[in-house]
Amino acid sequence: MLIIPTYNEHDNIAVLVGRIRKAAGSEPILFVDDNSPDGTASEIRRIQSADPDIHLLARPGKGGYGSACRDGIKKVLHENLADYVIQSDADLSHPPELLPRMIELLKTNPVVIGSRYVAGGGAENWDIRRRCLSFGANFYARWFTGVPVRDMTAGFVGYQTDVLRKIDLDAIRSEGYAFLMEMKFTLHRSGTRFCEFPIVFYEREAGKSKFSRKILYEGMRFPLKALGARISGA
Ligand SMILES: Nc1nc2c(ncn2[C@@H]2O[C@H](COP(=O)(O)OP(=O)(O)OP(=O)(O)O)[C@@H](O)[C@H]2O)c(=O)[nH]1
Ligand SMILES: [Mg+2]
Repeated sequence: MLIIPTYNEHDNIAVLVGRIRKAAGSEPILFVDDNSPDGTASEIRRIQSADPDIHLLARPGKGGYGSACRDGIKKVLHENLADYVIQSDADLSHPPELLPRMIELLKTNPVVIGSRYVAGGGAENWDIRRRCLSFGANFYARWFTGVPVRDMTAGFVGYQTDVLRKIDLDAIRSEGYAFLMEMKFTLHRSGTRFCEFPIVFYEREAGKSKFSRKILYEGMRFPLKALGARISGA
């Protein structure tokens, strides 16, 4: 099952669902929408009326990327909806055409990461500033957290549900992309093995980024917090 958090992604939904259906057939999709002012939820409901494998978790207001992913994952675990979950963004940054490969790898690997920083991976239409920022953030995150993953901020990630049941999701509090590092850090500490495969990441073309200073600061703080936890043995 795919978990896709959405906030103001109205113009991406139809194309996204079309590409997922073409690449991965009737793979169930759980959208987690935070009452997007642009009517994303009505667009999801419109498509849902003709596609029974689309589900919508509608939350009352903007609660953040991290909590949207957590709520989606918790719903799948509590209701036993699937054996694996794959989180992906709605802005077409993560090519749906790679889903069959991700699903295949999830048969033998507990956590599968679509990685920009293994051979064959990369990012399309990123300027030099964005490349340096992402590469620097990853290098710093890997070093401080000690997690053996090349792409620590990857957001196209698949998990077998069994490994998610072993960790305390409520203890994961990050809201922005730090959530992605915190998940990997927590899973690593629970003894989980990771598999990375290359993806080419595409910058969004429609809709607006939700990246903010607050999210950046949280992302800078998390590796330090993780280092503190490693040193103190917490
Ligand atoms: N439900 C929910 N979804 C969110 C929230 N913030 C972001 N998202 C979704 O999470 C995904 C990632 O957000 P983006 O805005 O693409 O953030 P980003 O990828 O760091 O930024 P860009 O690279 O500029 O696109 C998208 O599908 C968003 O719609 C939120 O508060 N609630
Ligand atoms: Mg994005």
